[in-house]
Amino acid sequence: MTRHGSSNHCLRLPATAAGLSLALIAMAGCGATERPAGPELEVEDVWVRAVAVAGDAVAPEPGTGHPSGHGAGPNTAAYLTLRSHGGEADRLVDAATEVASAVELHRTEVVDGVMRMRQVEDGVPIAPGSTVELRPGGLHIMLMGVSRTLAPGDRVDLTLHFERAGPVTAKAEVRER
Ligand SMILES: [Cu+2]
Repeated sequence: MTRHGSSNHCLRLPATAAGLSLALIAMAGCGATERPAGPELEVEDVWVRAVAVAGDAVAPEPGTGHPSGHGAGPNTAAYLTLRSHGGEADRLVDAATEVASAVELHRTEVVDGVMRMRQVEDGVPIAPGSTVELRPGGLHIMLMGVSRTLAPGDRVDLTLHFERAGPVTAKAEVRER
């Protein structure tokens, strides 16, 4: 019986910014004990809340140029978990996605009994070894002016910009909640 290559099904990739995003994808099917030595920072459980864009019920015909007559799209939010495995502190400073015209880091707070959102001006700090959750009711990535309907099960590229790790592109799954 011949065994081809390593029995380890996990890819081992460098911890460069580009390598990190690949490593995140490669690690999806790996057991918890088979973590590559590289990434100090993992981005997990990335999802975007589903949103409907008016006038998007009919798919545009190819070649028609799809005149967009419905102005600025609605807002939605992206959520995820950042897991640091030690090393140095990092900071989520910005994010971007093709499906939104603007993206901001926000925090939901209750002030005098009223729930409101504030932009997080200094980014989201990630202490070495810590886990930071962006979740409904707390920190989130606000997607403004969404250009197309995001239906449950869709996948959206979300690029996260870290002060130290650089840009990391994650596949966000669209969910209702
Ligand atoms: Cu917000």
